Amino acid sequence: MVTQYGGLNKMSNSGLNMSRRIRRTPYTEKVIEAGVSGFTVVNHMLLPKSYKATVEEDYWHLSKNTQIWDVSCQRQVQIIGEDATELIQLMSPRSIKDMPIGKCYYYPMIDENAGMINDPVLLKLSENKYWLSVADSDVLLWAKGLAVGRNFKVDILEPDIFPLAIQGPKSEKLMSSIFGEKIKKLKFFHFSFFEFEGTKQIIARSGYSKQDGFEIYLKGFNLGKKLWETIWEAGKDFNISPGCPNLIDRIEGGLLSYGNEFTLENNPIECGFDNYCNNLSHDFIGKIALKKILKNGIEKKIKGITFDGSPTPSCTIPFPVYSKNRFQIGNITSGIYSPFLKTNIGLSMVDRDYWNDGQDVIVLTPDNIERKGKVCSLPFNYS
Ligand code: THG
Repeated sequence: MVTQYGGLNKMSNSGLNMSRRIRRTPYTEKVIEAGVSGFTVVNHMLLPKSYKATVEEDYWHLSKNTQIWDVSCQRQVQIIGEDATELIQLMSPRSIKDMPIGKCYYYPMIDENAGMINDPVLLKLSENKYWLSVADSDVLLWAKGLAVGRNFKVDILEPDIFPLAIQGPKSEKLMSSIFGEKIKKLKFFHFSFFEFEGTKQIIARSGYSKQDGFEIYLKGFNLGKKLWETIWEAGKDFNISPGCPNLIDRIEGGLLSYGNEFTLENNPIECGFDNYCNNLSHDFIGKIALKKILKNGIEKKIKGITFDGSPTPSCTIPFPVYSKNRFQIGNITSGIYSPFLKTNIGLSMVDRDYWNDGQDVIVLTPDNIERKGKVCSLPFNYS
């Protein structure tokens, strides 16, 4: 029965009590129809976590076909106005001086202690209009606080935008069958405008996976169902399936997740974002703290760890990582069995004395098994 919660009561066995605070997306109804078997919540909004297939089946499917992902929880924080560029720049060590319109930047945001606020994708829509496509923290409030405090002439709001990702090697063919040949010209981390149902829509070549793919920043909640159905129909020729960010693909690719691999407690150098911190000529919050960190060095940084034995239980609580002499030197915050590498893999902040590639470590998994592990560089699949 479809209730005011649009059938979400079917999800009651997930243990998640649905309420208005946990926002639905324009695709939620279609996601349920497609057989979603669990959700998580990101930015106060539903994110499908699994469908009928296992993570491993989904992983192989994603590596060969195309999938449709409801990633509306990648909320946009829109900053518009005469001081928009100044405010955006103030929030990150990455310089946007040469950023062209139509480009996406991976954009670490830090606080006054150089602690990570978020790691959004930044889109430049015009000289004074930007979107921050945020991970799971309340960037809107941080930005509004700064704007009020500094008397900036900007408007900051969450626009009526609901990203839908099309991921996997067959995505280009699927997308060009709907949006035309022009989509093939889109380069990685660039966006352009495409027509849908008489509206202009932004599509970027990007996505939270290491496969080729696109993100449609759908404008208009009311168009969601139509967009899903259009892609689903055309996708039948390309073996489309419903999906979601795939944990195996993400960990293999070394894509970090805010709140899991890193938090406000971590600085961007620990997160491996050094490349975005090498031109510090502009003014930004946390500059003094970051310069000090760069001068003094860091105590830990994000690394890959391979560890042996049977496929690991799921990583809902971090797995402690020990040195041979039983010092805890890290915590695996995301881990899973990789069917491609045929070993368990995990992401961990690792203490300085132990972070060299090839370092032997011990990983304790929740089944109480001590597993032999080795530290390696990220991403896994290229090391
Ligand atoms: N897409 C969009 N918004 C997002 C995400 C996304 N917001 C939340 C979250 N994901 C932010 N985190 C990431 C992490 C990695 C990447 C994108 C967003 C990513 N990184 C590439 C890589 O590491 O290979 C490229 C980075 C670069 O070229 O600078 O794609 O997925 N819209």
